[in-house]
Amino acid sequence: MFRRILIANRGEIALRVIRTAREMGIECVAVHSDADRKALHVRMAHRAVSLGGETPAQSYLRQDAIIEAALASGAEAIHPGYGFLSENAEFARRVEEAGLAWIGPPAGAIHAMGDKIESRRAMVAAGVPCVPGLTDPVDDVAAAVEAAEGIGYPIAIKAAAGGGGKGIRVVRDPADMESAFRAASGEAVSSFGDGRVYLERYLDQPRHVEIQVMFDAHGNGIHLFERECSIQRRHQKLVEEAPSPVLDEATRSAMGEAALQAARAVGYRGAGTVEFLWSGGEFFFLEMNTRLQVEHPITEQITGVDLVRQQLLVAAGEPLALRQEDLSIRGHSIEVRINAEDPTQGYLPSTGVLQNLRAPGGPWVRLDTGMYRGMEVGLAYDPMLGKLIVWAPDRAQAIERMIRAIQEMNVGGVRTSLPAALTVLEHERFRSGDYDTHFLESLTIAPPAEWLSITAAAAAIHRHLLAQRRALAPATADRAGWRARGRRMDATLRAQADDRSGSQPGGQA
Ligand code: MV4
Repeated sequence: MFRRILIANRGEIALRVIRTAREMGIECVAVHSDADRKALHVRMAHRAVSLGGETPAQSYLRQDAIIEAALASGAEAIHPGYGFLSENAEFARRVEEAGLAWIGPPAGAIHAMGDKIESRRAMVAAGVPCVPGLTDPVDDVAAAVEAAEGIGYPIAIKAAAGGGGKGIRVVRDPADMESAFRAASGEAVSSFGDGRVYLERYLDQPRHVEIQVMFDAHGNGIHLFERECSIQRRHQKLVEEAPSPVLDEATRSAMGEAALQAARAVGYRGAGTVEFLWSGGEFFFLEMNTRLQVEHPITEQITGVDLVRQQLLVAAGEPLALRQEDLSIRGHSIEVRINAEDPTQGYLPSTGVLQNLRAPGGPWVRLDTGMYRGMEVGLAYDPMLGKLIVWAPDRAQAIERMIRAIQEMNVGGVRTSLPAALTVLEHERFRSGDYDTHFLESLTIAPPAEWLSITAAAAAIHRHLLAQRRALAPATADRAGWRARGRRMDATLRAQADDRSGSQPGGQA
């Protein structure tokens, strides 16, 4: 096993990797920008190397500087986390050329899955179910109209170099093909510098279900079941759960097998995720993410497998000790992402200095975050500040536990996506499990009381006066009064509302 690794990332994922590495007796080298001098990943690592700069381009994307930092610090391997350089095939190759181990898939597998036409072709050849459509680019409008007749409407026009939500146009009528084709190929050129587009049948109300896989360097692979990721907005996931409420055992194992085939077809190694669209009981390959994903913890919670530990083991050449028949799903897990954004204002990014942090606790509650008091949240990096993850024996209890954990949590100084997650969790559609990829966009999020500025201040004073009066008055009448306002208006929540509006000192996380 490695004695020392470098983590080419920041925030909660850098901490996530450090935690497992420490448990395995592996030393960690952090890298950081000037903006992240005081970040928790820097403080928790054994050593830290400054990359300088504020923006990603000046810091976490500097391939040469990162490889140099690894060599100079005596690290034997690089873990890329997610985002930044994690799916950069050229970087993966350069890391290995420098004599370092890459804690990720082979450059060839990253490359093959990065090109959507190439990956579709490989999946069709490997017998992985794909949405009906083409395995070659379409060159012009006439060819697109002709091909569409064979595929059937509605049609999705996708960029070969796209993925992760960029460059998809829907055509419901042949008359609209011309403008959609021009728009899609134009956008493909401007976004990716590659104008190739292809066609698929468009599935109207799909669910996004993905399978976690893990392969060693000896050709052994396992899948760790599915995650349901349909609660998203503009391709940013907000709530994820495992297992999916819609998969039966037969579909689950067929999807797991398809994911293993997909990974094998590109010579995979390490942790990866195969994304499927699910519609009406059928599933279709969408793309493969050749990295550890943000939402990996829910898989860890239902399987008991530490995915980062497995990544480190297979990157060091160890054969997988886990066998498929040893794995099973236990209970239910939900994750919500904590983003610095205002869901009541169209999810506008929110900036500020973090204060009044309060972490939820209790059984089976996990908080993965790089947040600390005084942290400046700006616009230079991804707005995701952390993730709240719960586990429970079944889905209904997991939902109740997550609602409780969100209500217990406090993040002051910025607005966060937590009220949106709470709205989802309390919604009948979510509770029934009957939702698709359009569900979140259909919701409007009401601001919590403490976000209504002047009103909030007045309300805080009002509550303070009420509390004072209550302390002097006989208890019985008053208690009945609170009970009449519903089961959630209990003492804990009133204390929390006070805390959020800043009228109490508030605990620090
Ligand atoms: C689709 C689709 C429906 N039919 N393809 C969006 C991300 C991009 N990589 C692929 N995407 C989609 N492809 C066909 N043939 C619907 C989507 C899609 C979507 C997929 C997963 C999660 C959220 C989504 C939101 C909008 C559209």
